[in-house]
Amino acid sequence: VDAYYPNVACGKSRPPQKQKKILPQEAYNSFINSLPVIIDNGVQQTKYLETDELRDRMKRIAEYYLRGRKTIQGELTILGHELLKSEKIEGDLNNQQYVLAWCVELLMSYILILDDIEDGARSRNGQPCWHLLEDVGSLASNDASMLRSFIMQLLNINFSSQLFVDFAKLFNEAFFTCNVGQYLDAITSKQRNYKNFTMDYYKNIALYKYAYYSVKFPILSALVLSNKYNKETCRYVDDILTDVGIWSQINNDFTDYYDDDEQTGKTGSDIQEGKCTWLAVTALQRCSPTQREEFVANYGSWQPDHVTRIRDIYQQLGIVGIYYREERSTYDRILKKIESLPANAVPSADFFKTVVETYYPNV
Ligand code: DMA
Ligand code: MG
Ligand code: MG
Ligand code: MG
Repeated sequence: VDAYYPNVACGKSRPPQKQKKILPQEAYNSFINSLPVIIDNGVQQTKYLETDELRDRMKRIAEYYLRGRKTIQGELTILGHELLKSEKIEGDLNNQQYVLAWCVELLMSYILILDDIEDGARSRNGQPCWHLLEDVGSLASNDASMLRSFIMQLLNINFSSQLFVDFAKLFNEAFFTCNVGQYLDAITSKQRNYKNFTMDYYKNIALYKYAYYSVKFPILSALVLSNKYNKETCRYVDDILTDVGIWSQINNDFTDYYDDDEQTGKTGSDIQEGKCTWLAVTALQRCSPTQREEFVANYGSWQPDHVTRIRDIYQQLGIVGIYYREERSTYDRILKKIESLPANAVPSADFFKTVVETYYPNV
């Protein structure tokens, strides 16, 4: 199992984020240990994967981006299901929650393979990006498609027809919202029209490209598996977790600003790619006319001195301090919302608190 998940530290100079345990150790171990069997079963039961070569390729695609990654979304799926289900979870149902949790994780891998191509990224989780591997290259988008199909296959072979239909709808919502978000992300950086770099516009991109699949979707999946997916539960998830999801993308942007070491985690490329990030929008809100001119002249370039110039502007504006103040105030606001949930809310206020604490480990 260790060979599957070498513990790769992320970030060179960003102060380390604390890690909160989501699952008890034993449950975590069972979850991690369930992966090889689930994937093996999946490839064995897929008739198109008819040679060892095809089966090996499929397994490699499925496992590569799980290495060195924290499995937050998968663990939250399991925790959510454990808390939502009234009877004790054993046998088949236990296996089903692991399958679902790994499908949630694999959906993220699928998205990240494509994201790394789109962002000109070089590394992820301390390894070269999938598309940069020698036997991948231009096959990367087909590999990603195969992974997407494999996720649907895992859902199909492990769940009843009704649950499969429900999951197919939910997973497609995650794929689709993210695709729309990735389009908005790409077109905004291509156009480089800084009038669009407003906080509202930024939050809309973050909502689509990240908040749904990465924060709301694991919890919604747990609701479906527990047969508690309905208008009311979805409304609570929306009300509480939309802001958490947007914050999580802000956190991701903040990490990109620090991460510049190829050996650890991922290499940042937001400044180089001219992305509409929280840092860029915040800087443009606060800079002087001279700083703005400099920003416009240097942003979105791979030339190292241009990148350094942008980092200087961020530093002059005290972006790190602004980030930590924002973290505190959004956390407080979200917690207030949770405390005003009705006592019998499903999911419960306590569960939402656990989710929020996972995404705000330092507060
Ligand atoms: C996050 O965008 C959203 C998706 C859909 C991956 P990103 O490119 O900032 O993510 P990362 O920093 O992990 O590459
Ligand atoms: Mg990216
Ligand atoms: Mg991206
Ligand atoms: Mg990023």
